[in-house]
Amino acid sequence: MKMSKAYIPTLKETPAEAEVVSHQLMLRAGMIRKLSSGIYTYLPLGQKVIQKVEAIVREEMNKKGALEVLLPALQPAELWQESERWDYYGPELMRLQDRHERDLCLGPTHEEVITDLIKDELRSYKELPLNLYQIQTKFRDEIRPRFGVLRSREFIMKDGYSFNVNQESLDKTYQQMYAAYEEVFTRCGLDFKAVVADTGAIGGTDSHEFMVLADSGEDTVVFCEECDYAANLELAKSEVDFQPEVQKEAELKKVETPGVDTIEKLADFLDRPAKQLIKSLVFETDSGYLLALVRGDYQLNEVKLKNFLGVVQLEMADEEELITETGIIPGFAGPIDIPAEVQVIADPSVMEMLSGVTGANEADYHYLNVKPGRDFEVDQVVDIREVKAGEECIQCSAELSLTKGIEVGQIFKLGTKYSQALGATYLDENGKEQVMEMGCYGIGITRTVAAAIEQNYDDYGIKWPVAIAPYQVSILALGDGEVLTAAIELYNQLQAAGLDVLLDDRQERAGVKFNDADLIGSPVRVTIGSRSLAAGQAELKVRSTGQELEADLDKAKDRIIKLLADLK
Ligand code: 9G3
Repeated sequence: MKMSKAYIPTLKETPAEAEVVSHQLMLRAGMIRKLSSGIYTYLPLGQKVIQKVEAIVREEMNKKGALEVLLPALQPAELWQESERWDYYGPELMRLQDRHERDLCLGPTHEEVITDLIKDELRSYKELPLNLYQIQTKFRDEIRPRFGVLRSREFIMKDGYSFNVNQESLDKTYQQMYAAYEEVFTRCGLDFKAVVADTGAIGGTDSHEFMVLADSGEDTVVFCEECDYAANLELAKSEVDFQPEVQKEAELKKVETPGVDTIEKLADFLDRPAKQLIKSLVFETDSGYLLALVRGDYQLNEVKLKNFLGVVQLEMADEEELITETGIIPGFAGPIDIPAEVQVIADPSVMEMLSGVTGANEADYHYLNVKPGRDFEVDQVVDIREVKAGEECIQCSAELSLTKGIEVGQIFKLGTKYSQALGATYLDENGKEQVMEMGCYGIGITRTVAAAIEQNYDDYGIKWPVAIAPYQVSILALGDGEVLTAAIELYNQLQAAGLDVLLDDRQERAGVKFNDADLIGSPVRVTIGSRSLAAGQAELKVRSTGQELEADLDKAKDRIIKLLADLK
């Protein structure tokens, strides 16, 4: 492609509204433009990267025997009512009405549609397993669209669904998809990790997320330095470290702690480390108040608590209502002598303490030498603490580390939730009706593009991995006449060799061309100017490493092909 005709409107300045690097660079490199909040147009350069990622996804899905379909984006409300998700999802589901005032939605995902499709068509065990996928634009009315295409309201997803005769068959398909995803992200040139994940509201048993590791990631990944344990922080587990300091039993004692209403102040006031204290947090749920206890040196992980309770929303208790309704004083809350209707949930880290400190449910007082079981009862012991770096792995006791990631894929074993609700059954060998097991498998295509940038950039622009670069080579012709002729000749040779090449043939200063080439980020840059031409040479530069070399013009094509083959 000749740059003069490519419609790649690059920007010199970083747009103020772009908070993350991928958003900034996609705008600046002329890949995307914003139409409206969370809605983006993909310009030719952006579309080219999308198509490269899609091609890799299609190949790997097809290799596993999955079949591509295209489902409607417009979905009738009735289907979502059958699965009980029409009411479950609030404003995030994009709803509309047709001319007959029938309710519809713009598909945020396709469990209902695909299950409805196969339920009448697929009757015999002989036709199973079946694995169908599509690549399609999805719609979700995000409460706060941001980070460009990382959290947009319209995005492209590869979503796949498998139908299996039993758990064993589902396990097999799940493993195949796991392997396919590893292949996809490896081929895309990304540094990623598969982690155990929460199944969330979708229901089901097992799930893994595929995380592209990047400091800007919104998710936190916990992984073991020694074994294969890796999990999303939302459900990561660790061993409780034994604390000899809290293992000396003594008599319960109430002490005055004036104005000491935080764990930090308490540690300071009593001159004890936070791990000798018990943190009490009061929440309001549909079924009343709840007191959550974690050891003072831990943070509560709200997602873990929500998952245990099976709720989407969890509110901190309103202070005034709390005092009038329960007598619990915020800042001095504790599990001792609280009203029976307050549910108490404790993390295992609390239960092993023999001598902790808690609030006394009385302004300016705390209890010392608190022993769970002796001084208070709990309703449930549940892992609700957030894992910290340096803690022990539950599999091998080695150290756990934390890192940031961007979720680009997720796979789920759904079980029979949707097949049951929508009546997807088959007849087994004995002619007996059985409910199908289902799995679902997603890859955020547009998200993967942005995540690739978050992982591969510098101050000057994008450093594309070869496999998904819109152009593998940028040729800069620094002049016209003979220089341009030589550049076009190399351009033709490289294109004939099957490469995507961008030829900067514009009437622009060298500086402008260099800046745009760095911004657009082709893995190899070739510069031909009058001086190099006179020497019969072209200057090559590798974008990712900065390596520079010269090549004779007649050998440049082979040299570039070799360079690209050696890059990721
Ligand atoms: C909705 C809305 C938002 C949603 C969903 C439904 C997330 C929803 C989870 C999934 C699970 C899998 C198939 C591909 C792989 C992921 N946000 N999820 O179901 F109505 Cl508004 O989408 N689906």
